[in-house]
Amino acid sequence: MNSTPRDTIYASQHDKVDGFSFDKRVVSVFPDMISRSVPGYVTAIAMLPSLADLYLQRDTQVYDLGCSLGASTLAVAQVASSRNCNIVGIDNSAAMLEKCQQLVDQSGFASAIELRCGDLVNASYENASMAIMNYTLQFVAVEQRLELLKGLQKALLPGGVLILSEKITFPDPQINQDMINLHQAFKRENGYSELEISQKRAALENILIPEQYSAHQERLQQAGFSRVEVICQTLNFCTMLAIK
Ligand code: GEK
Repeated sequence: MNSTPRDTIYASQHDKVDGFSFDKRVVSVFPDMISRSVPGYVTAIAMLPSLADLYLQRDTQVYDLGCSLGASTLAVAQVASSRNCNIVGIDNSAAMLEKCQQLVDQSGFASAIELRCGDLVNASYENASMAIMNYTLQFVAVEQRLELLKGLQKALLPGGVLILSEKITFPDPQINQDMINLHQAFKRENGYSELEISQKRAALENILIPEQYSAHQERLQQAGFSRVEVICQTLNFCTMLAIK
């Protein structure tokens, strides 16, 4: 699936499962972890060059919020640099950004990419035609989500877009449970054991807070986005396109 070290963080029994954090251990296995854990992740990243081609406006900025190791940043880097755009990647994990900077330096696009370590909730945004927030809003406190989206909407130029990928829940309890089961089956098929699946679930409890699509749609509209649509969904993971 990919050539990075295999994620075995939860493979052995932990006496106590600590809350999940994006530390050095996670960084070292992150590409393997996210692609084996998030259905649709590979597709969500693969769509980005075409989305950038469609929406990125010359001489503007692209924000990659919760950039981790820069998968989204690097996916749009070629289109961005051909349109004289800067990419600003923001993440509050210093360990992630340190490794991300190494990958950016090897990419050939370093001059177009700036990495900032900090909380994306307190960051300031301007002159953007594209903001990408792939699987990161789910880690922001629910009560801070609207203000963050309002700030991004304000920073976008007319016609600018937000690409938002999230884990979601479903209003129907049976469908919701089925999706949880299917997500676990996806992880099992990708080699995770029952122990790994249950310890990871415990680690993410109260840290990753998913919401229903309808909550995202309403909030995006409340933040001022004029059009909101799902452009990709695999089980309980969904990518939304919001146009200013
Ligand atoms: C990808 N987008 O590969 N401020 C800044 N960064 C944050 C915050 C915050 N408040 N909260 C979490 N993060 C990436 C994957 S991972 C998703 C994104 C996952 C950062 C956190 O440090 C981590 O790097 C990232 O958001 C979420 O397309 O691991 O499920």
